[in-house]
Amino acid sequence: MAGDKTTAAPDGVAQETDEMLAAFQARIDADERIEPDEWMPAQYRKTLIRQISQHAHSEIVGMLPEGNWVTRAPTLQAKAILLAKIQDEGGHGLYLYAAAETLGISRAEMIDQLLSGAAKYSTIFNYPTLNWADIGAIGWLVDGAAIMNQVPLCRCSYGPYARAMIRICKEESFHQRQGYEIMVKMAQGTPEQKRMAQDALNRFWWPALMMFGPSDKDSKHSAQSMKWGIKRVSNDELRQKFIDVTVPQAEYLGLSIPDDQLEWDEESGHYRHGPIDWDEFRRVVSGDGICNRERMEARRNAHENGAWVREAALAYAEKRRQRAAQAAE
Ligand code: BYC
Repeated sequence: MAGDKTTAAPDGVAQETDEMLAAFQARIDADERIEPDEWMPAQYRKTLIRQISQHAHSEIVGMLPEGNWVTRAPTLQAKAILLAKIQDEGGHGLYLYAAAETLGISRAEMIDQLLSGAAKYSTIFNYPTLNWADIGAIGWLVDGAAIMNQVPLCRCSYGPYARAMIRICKEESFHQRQGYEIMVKMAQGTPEQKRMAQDALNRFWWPALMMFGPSDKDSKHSAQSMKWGIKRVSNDELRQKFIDVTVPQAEYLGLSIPDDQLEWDEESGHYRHGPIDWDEFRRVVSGDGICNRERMEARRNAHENGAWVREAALAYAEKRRQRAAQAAE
C-alpha cells in the first residue's frame, strides 16, 4: 500500500522490537512488496541474501556443464541456440547479483563467498554432461525444475527479487522447450540416439528432484521463509508438481523414468515415487560431488583471468568521476 510504510528503524538501532516485527509481518500478510529502502528484520535480509546469492551463483556455475558442449554441438543451429541459452544464464546471474546488492552486500563479497565455499550453488551443476542428450536433459529437466521452483518466486515478498524472476522465468520456459526438442529428436532418432536419451534421463532424474531441496520435514528455512512470503510453495509440493508434469512428457518420448516404485495414485491424483538418496544430496552439497572441484576451479580461473577487466572498468569509472568533478568546479 503506497504511503503506508513501516517506519524505518532509526540509524544505528539494531534492536528489533515486537511491534516492528508485527508491523512487518502485517505488511507481508497484506501481500505488500518490501522495497530496498524500507525497514526489514535482519533475519529477513540475511535469508534473502543467502537465497538470492545462491541462486545467482547457480546460474553462473550452471553455464559450465553446458559450455562443455558448445564446441561439439551437432549443427550450427544447435550451437547458436545453446550459446544463446548460456548467455541468458549469465544474464540471470547478473540480475540476481544486482537484486542481492540492493540488500547491502557487494558483488565482490558474494563472489568471495562462492569461491571460498561459504556460499552454496545448486547441486545439479556438480554432475557431468557426458553426451549431447545431456544438453536436452538439462533443458527439459533442470530448466523444467527451475521453472516450477521459480514461478512462485515472481510473487516473492521482496520486490527486486520478484521483478527479476519475471524475465528469468520467461527465458527459462524457452530453455525448457529447447531441451525437450533435443530429447524428442534423440528419442525419435536411431536406436543409439534413443539409448543416449535414456542414459541422460537415468543420470539426471534423481539429481533434478534434489534441486527442490531437502524434504519439508528436514528443510530448516522453509517455515520461516514461507511465513515471510519469500517462498510461496514448499520443497516437497514443488517436487511433486514437477514429477506430475514430467512423467507424461517422458511417456511421450517413449523413455522410462528410472524409478521402480513410480506409480500413479488415483486417489490423490499424484504420482508416488521411490526414496530420494539424501546421503548423495548431502555429499554433493558439502563439496564431494563428481564435478564440485572442477566447477570451483573453473570459476576461480575465470575470476582471476577477469581481474584486468574489473580493474579497467573501475579505472574508467574513476576517470569519469574526476572529469565530472572538474567540470562542476
Ligand atoms: N543445492 O532449508 P532449505 C537454475 C541448501 S539455478 C544446493 O530447504 P531453502 C538454472 C539451502 O540453501 C537453480 N544447496 O533451504 C541455472 C540451505 O543452505 P544453508 C537454483 C541446496 O533456501 C542454469 C540448506 O540446503 N535455484 O535454475 O529454504 C541453468 C537447507 O535447505 C539445495 C534457486 O536457487 C540444492 N539443490 O530452500 C538451468 C532457486 N537445496 O542454509 C537452471 C531459489 C537446498 O545450509 N532458491 N540447499 O546454507 C530456492 O528456491 C531455495 O533456496 C531452495 C532451498 C528450494 C533451493
